[in-house]
Amino acid sequence: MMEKSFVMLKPDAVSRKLIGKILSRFEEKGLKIVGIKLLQITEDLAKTHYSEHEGKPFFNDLVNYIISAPSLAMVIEGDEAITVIRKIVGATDPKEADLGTIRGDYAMDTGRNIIHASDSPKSAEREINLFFNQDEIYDYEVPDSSWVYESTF
Ligand code: 3AN
Repeated sequence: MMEKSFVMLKPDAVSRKLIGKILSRFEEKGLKIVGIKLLQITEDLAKTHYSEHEGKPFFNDLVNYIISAPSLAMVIEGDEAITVIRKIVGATDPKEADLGTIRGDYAMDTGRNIIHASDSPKSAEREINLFFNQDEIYDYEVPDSSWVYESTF
């Protein structure tokens, strides 16, 4: 089933100039970027985005990290995109993340784990609506889709 996921390169990924390398992984897999913007997240937006973690010991550090420099927010589309992207991203703790995943290859610390990706259709919908207006998400054809997918969507 075609899905859209919310993916965000956190301030460490942008500041470490890893945007190109990370985006290539999604593009080369066959996923499609349908929304993208660089933004410096406000404290309010960070607290709303991470509201499920409010009250946890790492919450304040997490918010301060997320607002510390620009992030790259994206909507990425593909068949079962939410699950596929979580596999590409790897485990929350980069030391545990498999090599070959983004966190496994580029990060060392849970508090600097460079990327966020939605963990369910419900969070994807919530997060996409939090960061994007409908007119910032594009529906377009890519010429290689019949080479990426056997069936048409
Ligand atoms: P994921 O990003 O893999 O879905 P979540 O949703 O459990 O992981 O956590 C959201 C973010 O909160 C993580 N990406 C990480 O930046 C931060 N975080 C989670 N657990 C910890 C922790 N134990 N210590 C520090 N930061 C944490």
